[in-house]
Amino acid sequence: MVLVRACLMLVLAAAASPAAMAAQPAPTPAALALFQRDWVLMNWALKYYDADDSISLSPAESAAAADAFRTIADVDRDGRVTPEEYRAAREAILTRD
Ligand SMILES: [Ca+2]
Repeated sequence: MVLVRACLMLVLAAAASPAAMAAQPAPTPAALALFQRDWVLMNWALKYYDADDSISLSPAESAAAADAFRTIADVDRDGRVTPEEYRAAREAILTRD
């Protein structure tokens, strides 16, 4: 059991090593990362902003969806989406769409 855990630690350490990171493609744009973090937002973005129906978001589609989400979520129009605004918008999307 201890050995298995040690092996898992090694695998995780290897996955996080700079060499492994260097093999990754270009960094994910912030807009796309927003949707990759949250399946509710991803489903919503794909439903309304996957313009070419590729079942993935291009940088432009991600940016459009992120702008739309910001408009929905930033109810006090201060230019920022607080955690509370994020949760409320997510909940609205989840129940409405
Ligand atoms: Ca706000």
